[in-house]
Amino acid sequence: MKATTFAARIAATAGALGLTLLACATPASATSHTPAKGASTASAAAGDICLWSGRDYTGASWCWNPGNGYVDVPPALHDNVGSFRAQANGCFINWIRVPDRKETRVVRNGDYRKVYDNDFGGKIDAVAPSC
Ligand SMILES: [Ca+2]
Repeated sequence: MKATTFAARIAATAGALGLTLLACATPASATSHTPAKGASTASAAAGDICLWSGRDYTGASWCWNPGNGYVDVPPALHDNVGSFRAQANGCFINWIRVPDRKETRVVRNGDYRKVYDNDFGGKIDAVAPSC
């Protein structure tokens, strides 16, 4: 009688362990496909900061989201931002000497510039969540 109870307990414990392992394995595989960092999108979505190579929101465009973290701007926009529109807070970065000397501009949700190439837009190297 006692032996049967003990065996039943072991079986129950093994079953619980199996379920625990299965539960752990599922989230691990779900996180394996992470979204592309700094993925370019044609249209601005709420929560993005979008940059254009031309003035008045024309030319090559690229949108950044705070969730992307620090991202170097694409080659078409490197030192070449003609205009931007921000629907998120962030920071524009111009590297003077990586990694310790940089020039920054704080960007606030709602900021925009129709003409930015004659200002910091001509220097932008990267965008980050904060300066
Ligand atoms: Ca630069």
